[in-house]
Amino acid sequence: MPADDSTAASAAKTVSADPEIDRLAIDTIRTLSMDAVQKANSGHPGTPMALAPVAYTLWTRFMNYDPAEPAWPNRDRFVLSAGHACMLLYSVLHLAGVERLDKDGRKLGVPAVSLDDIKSFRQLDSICPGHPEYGHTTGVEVTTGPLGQGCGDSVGMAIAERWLADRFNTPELKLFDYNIYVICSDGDMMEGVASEAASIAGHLKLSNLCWIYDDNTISIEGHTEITFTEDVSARFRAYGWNTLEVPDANDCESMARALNVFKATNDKPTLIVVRSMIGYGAPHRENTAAAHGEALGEDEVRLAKHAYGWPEDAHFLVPDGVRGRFDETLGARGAKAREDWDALFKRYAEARPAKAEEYGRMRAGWPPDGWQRDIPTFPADPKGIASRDASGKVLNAIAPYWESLMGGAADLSPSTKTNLTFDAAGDLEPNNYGGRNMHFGIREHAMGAIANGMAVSKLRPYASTFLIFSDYMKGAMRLSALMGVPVTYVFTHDSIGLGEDGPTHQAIEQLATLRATPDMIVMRPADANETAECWRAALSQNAKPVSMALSRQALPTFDRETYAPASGVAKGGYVLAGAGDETPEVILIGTGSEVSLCVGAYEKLVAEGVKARVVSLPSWELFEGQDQAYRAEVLPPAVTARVTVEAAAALGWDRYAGPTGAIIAMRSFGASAPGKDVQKRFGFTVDAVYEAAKAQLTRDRAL
Ligand SMILES: Cc1ncc(C[n+]2csc(CCOP(=O)(O)OP(=O)(O)O)c2C)c(N)n1
Ligand SMILES: [Mg+2]
Repeated sequence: MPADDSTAASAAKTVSADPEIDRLAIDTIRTLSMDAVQKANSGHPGTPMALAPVAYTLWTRFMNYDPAEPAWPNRDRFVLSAGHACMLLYSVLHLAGVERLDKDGRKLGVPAVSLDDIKSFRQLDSICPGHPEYGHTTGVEVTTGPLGQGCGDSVGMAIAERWLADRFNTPELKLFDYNIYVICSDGDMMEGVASEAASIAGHLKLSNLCWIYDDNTISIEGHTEITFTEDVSARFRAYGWNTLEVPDANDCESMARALNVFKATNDKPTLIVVRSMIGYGAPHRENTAAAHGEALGEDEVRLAKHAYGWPEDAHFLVPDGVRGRFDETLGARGAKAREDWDALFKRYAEARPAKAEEYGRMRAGWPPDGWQRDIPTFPADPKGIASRDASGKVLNAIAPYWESLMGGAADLSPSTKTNLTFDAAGDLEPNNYGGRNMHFGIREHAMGAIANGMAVSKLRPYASTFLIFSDYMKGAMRLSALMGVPVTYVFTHDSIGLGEDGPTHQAIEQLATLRATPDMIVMRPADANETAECWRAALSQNAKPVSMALSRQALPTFDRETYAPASGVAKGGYVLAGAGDETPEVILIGTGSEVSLCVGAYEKLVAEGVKARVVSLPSWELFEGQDQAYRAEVLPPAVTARVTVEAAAALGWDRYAGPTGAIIAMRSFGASAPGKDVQKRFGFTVDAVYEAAKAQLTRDRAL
């Protein structure tokens, strides 16, 4: 549908009174972006130059956002999925006068982005890094740069708004009614994660979501006719989106009409396809790939400024009246909206104190009171249960107390046991946005990104699939870690122990990959009680994502009268058996399903009079966080006879095995057969662990 729809035209509001100041403000965004990239001699000038009018129109005429209170919960969200164009965002944050907040949301009394910050674009410790980073620059709602991720995140943000509205709004007191605006590029449109996300957004009829697609037909290798010739609008219509066109990015009225159509649409998400000219105004660079990712050069910068009617020798110039223009539009509108909301929240707190308190805790990132009270303890049982089953029970014991703990699987919840089974849980669907069981469909990558978007919106999401398919959402998982958001990834079928599905489904290198990711906490519990403790530890912090690796097959539930309590999980690793005061002769170290093999070998060794020890090491990251004294107590450095056992890649285990220890690990892909047979084939048996321990002892005694 073209954007000049007549109802939209009549709905258009606040048409600018002074086109001259509008033009100056738009050119300020352009020139700040050019100057910053030129000074850094690095960055992406072309797209900010092209999209300055789009961003200006959106922020000054539509965004419901108070620059003085950038964490106001009902603010509209702006996501720059085309993160390379970040100077566009930094320029707007500067001109809008957005205030800087610290990590706890307190105002610091300085701008989020000062002119000096812009001048240090892409330099060490700058508040303006090469791509927008959540938690680093106030006003950046999510980290973007890996194309497609911002699009995916935005769907999670839109789901979160709908969920919050369903849970907290009353007919008279509407706390939440914000929109999510995204600027995305050809690259975003080409990435699968955005397609997955768009598909589920259409299914969920997320009418609070507006993607503005910069259809400039240019990407790094040149014109998109070499790669990207589909009809994007038709594709999105097939997804169930409303699609609009703005034929010229410089036509602010056309853009405003399209945005008004978006606002008037309440049954589907909106895609606005904007035709723009990359590098607009730079005579030798505009409409070329060269405008994408390098400084224009001093001469070309001057020529572009000349084309805008800008003083050619001025750098980082913000003409009089430009900041004022943002103040009188965005600032005035946002302040009023936020003040009205504060008053609304006061009334809400009087009418619904319990709900207000619940939201207050969510907003602060605090768990609800008493969430741990029903976490079960599992009785000793040599047959035991799979850790995925234990996880399902634990999750269902916590979730009734923790409303915003919600999520689901990529079409695998019957296997991953993540379904919330109590009556009040409900399914999140277009007719029930308050549901807590989410059905992501077979869209792992978008699932991760959606979880990120939910987490930055203060929900407490979990996302689940088989461990092997963590590969499919690794891009989003990496950003969970980089952003420091507490998404819980629940991975089941965590090893060759899954059996018959064979090597395509058997995780090998995934644990090493996840452990190699900074700020990702990986947990692989050994039995049902460790699983409960893993959930307790995972949800007791709110600054990092957690990946849980859980078994498909049953694992014995250790007798905690005989062995140490599972509370040791909180420290990442603990002595499960053979603590004593004596220094052990040999240490068996395992995770997850392999810990019971260590215990079996331990029993044999002890029966022979060997002073053996079993260390369960469910989380390397938590263990590494303990002080040296504790780590040395668990793994005395003097004891070099060691065996590590994990049915996964060996990479990294030498850290615990030491230079002479034995590492029982997977050195190939697995095989399709019953789980026990596969485990035996690859050496994951009590006997193999026992033999390795004996060999270690023989060597040590011979020394
Ligand atoms: C997942 C991912 N792959 C590759 C890149 C590197 N990259 C950055 S921008 C870009 C494409 C540029 O074209 P487009 O998205 O149309 O942006 P424009 O130059 O038009 O702003 C690429 C390949 C990336 N940032 N993310
Ligand atoms: Mg492009």
